[in-house]
Amino acid sequence: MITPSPFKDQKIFVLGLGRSGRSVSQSLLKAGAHVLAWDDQDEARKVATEQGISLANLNVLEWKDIDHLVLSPGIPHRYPAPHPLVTEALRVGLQPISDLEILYHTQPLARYIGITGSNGKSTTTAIIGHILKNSGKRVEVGGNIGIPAMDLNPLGKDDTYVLELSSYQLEISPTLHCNINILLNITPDHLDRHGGMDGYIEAKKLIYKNATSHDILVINVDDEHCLKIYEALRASDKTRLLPISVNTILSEGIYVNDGILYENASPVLDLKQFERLKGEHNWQNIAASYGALRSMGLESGAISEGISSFPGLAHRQQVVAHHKNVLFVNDSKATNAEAVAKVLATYQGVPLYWLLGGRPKEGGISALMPYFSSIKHAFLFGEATPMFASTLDGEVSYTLCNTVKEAVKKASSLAFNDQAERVIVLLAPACASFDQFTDFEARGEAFCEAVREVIGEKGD
Ligand code: UMA
Ligand code: ADP
Repeated sequence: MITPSPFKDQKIFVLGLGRSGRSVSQSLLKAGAHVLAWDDQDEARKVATEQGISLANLNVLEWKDIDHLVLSPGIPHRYPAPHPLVTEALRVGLQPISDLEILYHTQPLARYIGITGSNGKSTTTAIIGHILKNSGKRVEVGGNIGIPAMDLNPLGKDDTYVLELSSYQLEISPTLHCNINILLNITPDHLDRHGGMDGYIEAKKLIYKNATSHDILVINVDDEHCLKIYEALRASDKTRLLPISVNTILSEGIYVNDGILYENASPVLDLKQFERLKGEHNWQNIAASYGALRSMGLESGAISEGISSFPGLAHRQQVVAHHKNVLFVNDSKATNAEAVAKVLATYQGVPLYWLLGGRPKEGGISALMPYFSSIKHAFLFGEATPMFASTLDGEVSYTLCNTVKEAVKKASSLAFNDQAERVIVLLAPACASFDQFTDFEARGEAFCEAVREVIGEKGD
């Protein structure tokens, strides 16, 4: 755990007592700060007090006496409307900050690699962390990937923090300055929190706001919004640029052609060998990781070795079981249409029994129509059911289910009776999970559990 000593004796209001809020409260207490905490949920407040975190008395709170407001990333400070306590803090000029801001302030010597984008962040973060560890480097991996910043260990010069940064976190990390920045892609997501697409793009651009000409931005030029950013930055000397592409031959930078990764036009890696990183989207994640690691001087052989032993991440195209003719794949993290498009493209040509639903995002699944021909049957659950049913009507047959468990049972029974040599039962929800689950991990676990039951029931 980090002990944020610079915050000793300061009065800090921590709003939100989920994973990040509890972690930052504990570490601030350890550093000798005065912590006043709050969460709108009774249960979260109860858990926090049991862990020795003192709650604020909102009736007597004087915002002018507070030195910092540490905000959990899931709590709005601008759109759709600021949390009422944030409004009060802003009134006295207190800008909300994240736990990552505290990490950066406390651990200034280490190298920082920051990864953002709409999709592929966790995979890229995990790949980079794995390769560095595998090469014997001291490295800590955290942030939006699920490990709160203050749970990481202190690092010195030459050591590396690899941080997954969400748009929410970027907006409340004003001084965070990464030496290596990665911008993977920008497609619509979380638009309600950013006042629309323009606001979302601006939030993603914050990844390089403190970058200088000593730093580097690895940027995917296949993406229309990233390409615009790349071209604008090329006309300035703000920061060094390293373009990556999986569909254009680049004279400089990293590109992938026919599954071969090229560095400055020389072939260096055959990506088709990496079974756990299938699909062009994963090649994009590898290209970004490769570029970032080469920019810090790692040898190409060490990178290749690390990718070979990368175990993959749970809930991202995770193969849960292969039973008879059926492959069960958990992609619970495919929470938006773009992520689902990538996974459907990866399995194109194989009959798919597709489980989807939850709390829908703007635009729904209409953008996925080009992939509908591979879908044998869809199984809908959660709040998105009416919206998704109307898109599927007349295009794909579907069954309405109440739960993920019911969807797995019904999908399996059709899939096991399919005459095809291999079919896939795929959870790729295209939705947030919060209508029925605490998070995407809980939804993925529910899928895995249901698969285990179904396979058990089959008796072999
Ligand atoms: N809360 C309030 N009032 C509100 C809203 C929430 O009090 O109006 C409270 C809730 O009752 C809850 C707490 O805030 O107790 C939750 O805070 P949070 O939503 O910020 O969640 P944490 O548990 O702190 O997890 C956060 C990130 N969550 C979000 O950004 C929504 C986690 O990313 C991250 O892994 C974790 O910090 C550690 O850094 C998750 C995520 O869904 C994976 N991220 C989004 C994504 O990837 O799409 C951005
Ligand atoms: P994030 O952390 O940005 O949500 P993940 O690495 O967890 O991204 O991947 C989530 C899902 O998004 C994956 O399971 C896959 O379906 C899809 N995905 C992964 N990488 C990419 C990418 N580079 N571009 C588009 N979709 C991707």
